[in-house]
Amino acid sequence: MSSSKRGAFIVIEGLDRSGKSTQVSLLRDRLQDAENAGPTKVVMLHFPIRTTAIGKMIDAYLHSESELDDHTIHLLFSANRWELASTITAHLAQGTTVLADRYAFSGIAFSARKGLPYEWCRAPDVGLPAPDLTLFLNISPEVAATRAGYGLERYEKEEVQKGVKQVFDKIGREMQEDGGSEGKWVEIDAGKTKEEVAEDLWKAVEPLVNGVQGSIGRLWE
Ligand code: 2DT
Ligand code: MG
Repeated sequence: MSSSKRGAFIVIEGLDRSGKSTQVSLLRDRLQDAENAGPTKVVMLHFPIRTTAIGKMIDAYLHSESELDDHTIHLLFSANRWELASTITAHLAQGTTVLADRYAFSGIAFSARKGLPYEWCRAPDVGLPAPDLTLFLNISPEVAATRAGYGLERYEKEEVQKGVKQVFDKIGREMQEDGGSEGKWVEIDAGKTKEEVAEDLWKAVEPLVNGVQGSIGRLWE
């Protein structure tokens, strides 16, 4: 990588049972093996990061071991991203690719679905490191429901997923119209086979594997 390039920041978003976890792991392996420039350094983050003090509160909430006001849990999810913001920026500056499983878009989608105002939901994430590319694994909640069963966590229900999908679609439309500091939003048809989805993801990611030019953007600034 030339010295004027930094690592790429790539985010994967999607509903539960869109194949997101599987695809993120496949993509990480492929990034590590990228042949053209020798192995690419890649760091994978899965938001929420449940190991920090804030992350432990989020984990307890998701397991229904605690009850929190909708505003409170929303701000904790955002704070959990801010905890990692300087780490993300440092990795990118060193030329490391950062691959995140969920990010601020999940934050908005899951909270706006509950009826919190969209703009209010977005506000605490304004200024976070912006992804260069967000890949949305698109699947209808009905098709997702035909896949293997949901787990036991809060939100893992078809009704919730339907509402979340509507907000994700709104975010996607805005990002595609805007094309501003928040990077590119690309929809991937997650209803295809695992191999086909992996191939479609790779096509979108490959141009970024050797790093990107320019400084890191700030979300919605
Ligand atoms: P996983 O199933 O991916 O571990 O996510 N969530 C996530 C929010 O409500 N707000 C957020 O900001 C983020 C990152 C989505 C656990 C659940 O947490 C939800 C599912
Ligand atoms: Mg989950």
